[in-house]
Amino acid sequence: HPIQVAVVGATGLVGQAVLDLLASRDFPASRVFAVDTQDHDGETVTFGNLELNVHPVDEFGFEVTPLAIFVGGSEISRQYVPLAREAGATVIDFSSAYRQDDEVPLLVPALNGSLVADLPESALIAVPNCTVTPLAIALKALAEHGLKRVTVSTYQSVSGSGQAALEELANQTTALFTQRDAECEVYAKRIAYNLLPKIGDADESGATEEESSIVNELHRLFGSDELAVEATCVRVPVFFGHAWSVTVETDTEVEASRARNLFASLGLHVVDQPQQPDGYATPMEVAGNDRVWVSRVRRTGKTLSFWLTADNVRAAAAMSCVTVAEAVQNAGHFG
Ligand code: 11C
Repeated sequence: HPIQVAVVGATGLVGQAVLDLLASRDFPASRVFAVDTQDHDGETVTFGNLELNVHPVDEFGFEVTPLAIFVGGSEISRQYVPLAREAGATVIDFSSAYRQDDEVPLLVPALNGSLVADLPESALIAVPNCTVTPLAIALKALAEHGLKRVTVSTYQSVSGSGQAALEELANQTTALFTQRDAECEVYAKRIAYNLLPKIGDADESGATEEESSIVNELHRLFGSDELAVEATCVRVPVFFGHAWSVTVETDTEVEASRARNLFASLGLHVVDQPQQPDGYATPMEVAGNDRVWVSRVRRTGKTLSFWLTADNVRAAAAMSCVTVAEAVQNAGHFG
């Protein structure tokens, strides 16, 4: 039956995409509340044909919303997820706050969706980083061939850093054309016409937060003993759409044609005509789309290489949250 839903972080890029998907996919919500930090007080966001007032999170009563979707980042999640659960809400959290907590399931419906069958009341579910979910679905498609090792390089658009980064790329680009100085605020170096091989802070080993996120979350999803993971994450001067260059080593050989079928069977959109000059997908085509696209599938012995691309905000982040919400609702969690 329809329930009331809170979207926390509603004014952000992911928040707006979550609202858009809840409306366009007819999620059975009797009412949706847009919630965000105090500094968004007085703002409105769009939900279908409606304009929603943004409620300040510190005053919001989560007892009215059996479901709360948190997409406002780890700080707001650490502070308010416990309060929302105490008030009785089941929480879907898209932040790094709980992804490595053994008590909290890390959920990708296409992979471990059966976990929604026995959730406790006021459950907490973590959703992987947007660099992980598309990759995890592609790996799941190949899992019957025995996953041994995955080596991935990412090409991540600036929308992954939020609204201010979109403006920084646009401003730096025009500044370069008009021979003005380009200011760097979001990123440590100029992103326009450049590539930045560091996303987040580095640990003692030199791995960045984004790289560790891929390693740790894939280990939680597939088992750290089974799957070796190597990741390099790069920020690129693209507005929307992440891409992944992936090489997977499997126990048994996977023909490229078989891999394409396996990918398609898990819902990936296969665009792969190697003999056509434009027979592959790019971030440009996937921006605004809800699916993960796969191209350039090819095999060398027991390794398979391919290219993934997806709208990081819509397909990789917001869809991941909304498909979890749908799975929880369909499992009868809300009665
Ligand atoms: C990016 N994947 O594209 C990052 C943003 O832990 O959810 C997501 C950070 C996170 O920059």
